[in-house]
Amino acid sequence: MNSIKLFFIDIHKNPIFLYGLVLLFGIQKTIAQTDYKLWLQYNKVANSEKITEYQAINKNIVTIGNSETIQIAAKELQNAFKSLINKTVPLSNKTAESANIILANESNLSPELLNQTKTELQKINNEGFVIKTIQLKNKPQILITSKKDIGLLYGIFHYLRLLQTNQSISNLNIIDSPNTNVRILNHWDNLNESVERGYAGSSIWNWQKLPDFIDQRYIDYARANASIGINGTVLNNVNANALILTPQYLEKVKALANTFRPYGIKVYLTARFSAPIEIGKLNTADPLSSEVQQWWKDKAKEIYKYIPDFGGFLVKANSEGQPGPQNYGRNHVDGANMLADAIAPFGGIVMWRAFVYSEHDADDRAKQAYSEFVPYDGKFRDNVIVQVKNGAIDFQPREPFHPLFGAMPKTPLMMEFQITQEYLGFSTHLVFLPKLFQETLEADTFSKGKGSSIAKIIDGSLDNHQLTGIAGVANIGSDLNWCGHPFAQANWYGFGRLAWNPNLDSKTIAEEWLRMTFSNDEKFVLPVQEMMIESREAVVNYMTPLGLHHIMDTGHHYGPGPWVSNLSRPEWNPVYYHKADKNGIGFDRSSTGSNATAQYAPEVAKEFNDIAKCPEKDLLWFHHVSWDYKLKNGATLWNGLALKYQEGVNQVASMQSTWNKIKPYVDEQRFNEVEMLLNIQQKEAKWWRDACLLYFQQFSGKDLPSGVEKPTQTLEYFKSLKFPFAPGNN
Ligand code: GCV
Repeated sequence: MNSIKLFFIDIHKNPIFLYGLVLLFGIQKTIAQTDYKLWLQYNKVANSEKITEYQAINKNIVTIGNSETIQIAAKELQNAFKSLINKTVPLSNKTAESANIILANESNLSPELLNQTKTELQKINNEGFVIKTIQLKNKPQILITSKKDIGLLYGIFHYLRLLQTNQSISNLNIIDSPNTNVRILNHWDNLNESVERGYAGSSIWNWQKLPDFIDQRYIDYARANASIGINGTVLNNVNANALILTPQYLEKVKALANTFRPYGIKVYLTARFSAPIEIGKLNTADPLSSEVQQWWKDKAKEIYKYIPDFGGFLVKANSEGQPGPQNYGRNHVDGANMLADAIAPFGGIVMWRAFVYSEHDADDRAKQAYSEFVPYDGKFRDNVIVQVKNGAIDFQPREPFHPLFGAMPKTPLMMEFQITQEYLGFSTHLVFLPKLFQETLEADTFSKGKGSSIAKIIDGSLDNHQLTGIAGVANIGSDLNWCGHPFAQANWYGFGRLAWNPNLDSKTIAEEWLRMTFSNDEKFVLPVQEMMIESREAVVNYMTPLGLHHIMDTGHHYGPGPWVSNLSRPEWNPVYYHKADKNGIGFDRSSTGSNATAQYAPEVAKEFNDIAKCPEKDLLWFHHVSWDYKLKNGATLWNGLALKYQEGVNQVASMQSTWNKIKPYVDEQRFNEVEMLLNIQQKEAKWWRDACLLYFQQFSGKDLPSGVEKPTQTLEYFKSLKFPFAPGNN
């Protein structure tokens, strides 16, 4: 109390001190804004030749057409030029004598301009764009064109990325379109503004102030998403509250939809299956009841009055206690089709989640979604897409791909990735997730022979589907830097880039992001890019090496808890997943065990099923393996496991040393933030290693091999740690 008093007395009595404080807070604000600006930093281009090149070409911005979207695109260019090339570039609607950068969709192109881009325009879809250097009045011009104005916005962000990453902009001929149609964030945000599995503060949706108060964050959110091609957002948690569908909330949703619309972002909501009872006063939510069907039809009509371009519903049904059609003896098809029929007249879609498992089913949890959904293949309406998590359990540091991919060729399937790091150290650990996403997207399902990658299933090309999509559970919150960790921003960025093009390489994504967010200096970019790429394997190694999974402490999933065995549902207990005993460790999912391997195409099943052929990264996912089993490098399983844990810790140490070396290239605030976070990550990596090895050692009965540091605490100590207030667990 005294110190507070003193503080106020000093301020009032000492104007110099006051001035100092204002200055300090001013500086802090500017620094904080650096974090807030994400990858749209628009730092001044350091290379003078590049500045000259960029200044010469960007003399005048010409827009033909006057939609809000085109105005946003032009303003973005103007603002970016001001900081990137230190130039105020005038904006007009007529081509000038000087070099121009022209923004116009195809319907606004003059015959001359159309003639120069006709061929390219034929190659893009409704969200695509063309960026082409053309000649007009004998001067090189850059024409950014598209079918619809949203393509222009995507086009200018692509164009700016070239400048931000210091690439050449002469002789451009870029033709680009998204490979999927629904590129969407799933917010697990609750109406009380908490975020399930959120580690970056509270929800950015301020339901209390909406609809009248439009926070600048909403606009910046839309702008950031548009810059990476995200075109949809589910505003609320899949563990849904029906109130979101009431007029009081629909007014608020409408205000957000209006804000996002010019950025090409559609709003979607989760639909609580029991809403007809909870807010509709019906006494059933049975999807085959005509009363219920009519209720949803009326509700859809009402929603579309508020939001004419409403995207549709995301549904978690009969999963983890959520209500669904099975409550009435119906099935997923009945439920999904009922909602699909209600929303179809307005052009909406239903994203029906396949994340199901039941405590009443004694079968391996990893098999249950496949068993339940495969029989429904081809039975859903055309406007239903089934949303499948990347792996069969739940967003682990590593999972083999979900067997549903490739097993439902007659049904559009969309990918669900988790961007928020529920099982990967929250927002404290630096883990570059596009590496994980890429691993899944590249996986070959062999469903139509070799080359049947998940990317091809997701983009619809393998099974010829028109409705395609990719969802990411958002890591966005009210923290100043949006995501809780400066590098977690790269996961949002990378998700968007992969949703646009599931064939992108995560290394390229890391490089783009680093150049845009921090610096183009090679001495910075190369080592930090390597660190990001390595970070995914590091977390696998120090948490769940060799195919281990779901051994996090339960409930909040923070830290290790391989010993937990007392929860009511067997499949919520880590012991269910690792099955360590004196003979060995791992879940036998081969033909001698749960036979989950048989859910894959024969080529894949053969590999996973055979312990000698199974990739070691997935070994303990599919096999219960003896402690003395010889790994490919000759080490016994016990020694190999212990060394992997140690390797994870060493990898974090090397991330720390990389970060220390790049200090000269990063602003002080972000350098310090990452340094502190890496220190925590290092501590927690050791915690994981020590706790897991001490616990598993009880079963292996073997000493730690040389090269593995001795634990500094006892197993009892690790077991005694409790985190009742760990974030995200609400
Ligand atoms: C939204 C996991 C998470 C839950 C989440 C669920 C889901 O079980 O721990 O918080 O619920 O997945 O994806 O529905």
